[in-house]
Amino acid sequence: MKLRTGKSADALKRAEALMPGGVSSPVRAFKAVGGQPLFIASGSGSKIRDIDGNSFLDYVMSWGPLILGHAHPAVVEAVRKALEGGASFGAPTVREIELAERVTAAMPWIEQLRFVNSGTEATMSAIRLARAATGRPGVIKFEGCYHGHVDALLVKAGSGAMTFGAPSSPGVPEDTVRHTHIVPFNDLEAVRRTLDASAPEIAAVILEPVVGNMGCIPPGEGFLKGLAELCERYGVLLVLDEVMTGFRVARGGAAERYGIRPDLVTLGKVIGGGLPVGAYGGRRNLMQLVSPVGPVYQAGTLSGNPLAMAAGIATLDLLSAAGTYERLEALSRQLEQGLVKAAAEAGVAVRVQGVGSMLSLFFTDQPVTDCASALRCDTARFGRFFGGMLRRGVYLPPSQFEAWFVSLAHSEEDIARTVEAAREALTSL
Ligand code: KE4
Repeated sequence: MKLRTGKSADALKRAEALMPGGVSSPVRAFKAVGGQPLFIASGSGSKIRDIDGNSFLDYVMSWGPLILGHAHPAVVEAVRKALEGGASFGAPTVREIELAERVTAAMPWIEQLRFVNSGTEATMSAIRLARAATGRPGVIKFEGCYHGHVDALLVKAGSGAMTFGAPSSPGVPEDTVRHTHIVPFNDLEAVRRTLDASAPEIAAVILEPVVGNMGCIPPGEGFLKGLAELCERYGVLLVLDEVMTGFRVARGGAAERYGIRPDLVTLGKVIGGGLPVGAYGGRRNLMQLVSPVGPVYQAGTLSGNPLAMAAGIATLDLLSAAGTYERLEALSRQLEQGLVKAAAEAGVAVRVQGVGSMLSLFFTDQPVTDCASALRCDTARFGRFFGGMLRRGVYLPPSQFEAWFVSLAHSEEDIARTVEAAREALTSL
């Protein structure tokens, strides 16, 4: 199918004159897959439409927030109602209480939380809090994990940073990352060695408990439990970055799915239902250090704003319906199994890895367990596959190092159509 892209091409020219790459976030620019980004006009359910009128089955879903699908009527109505009462007051509102109640009910290890406006703000604040609580500067992060563009964590980071080969961005002073220790994902021994050598200066370990930003990499058997035990033994805080996995891989996120009790958790995406939101929270004695109760300063003009809270409340309420996560699992396994079958029929070596309703198709014949194995994937082949899927009406994340997201709006027919498109695209790679 030949896409009409004239209007997107014109829009890109105007956008590039005003914004770097014509985008508001790098990974949207299609640099990793070639071609030019499409300018999206609207979304509904599992589909999006671009400004040239092309329609696509969407698996980006705004990079995770839209677990209900695009423009869910209940979310639209909740935001409309909130907006009619005023978009923001810079003062406490009941909606913040109502969303916080829903989050802490699903994740009781979050005894208190603070809303912010992005996942980046959430991880930045959680790290500051961990450092303040322990009086230590060091942080252990995993190569290829992405926690937003926080200076101290923009070291060997995943997602767009990995896509563009700038995992450690310029502009971050050496001094800022001096205390950031990098270890391979799924490598408990490397964590133990680092703690052995440096525990007295380590405040926390932060990780994506299920990685989405190298493509989807599940934790190895016993990895998370082993990591929690190491943190306990060496007296460092465990920070689970559940910005992507929270309310995605289970209602209580990866902590529920794998039975982990973190000291701090960061959230975003789903809890805002598509509006800008993030949150960090955890043990009460830690959160009581946060201003205005404690000395750890963190603030935000639009934090907890009524629109994002309304969207989050509507989303979490709809996610609490019986059978929700079973349905997401069933649709996602149908997609995974279909992709594996399609690749086998096309004679193309791929690995399909998924947890809950996030998954990735890797162009490799080996398991993808860490950054090194992810980087061995054939990214050029992924780029050709991406183009083939786009021409067949399926919009995938435009990078090998991203996760696909299935929503409750995706149907069995959508999945079957996606598998058929993949069969054709893989055959004609
Ligand atoms: P934001 O600042 O983009 O809201 O969240 C940062 C973040 C933190 N932690 C995890 C685990 C994340 O996945 C993210 C952001 N995810 C990317 C997708 N890989 C956002 C897409 C983008 O950067 O445009």
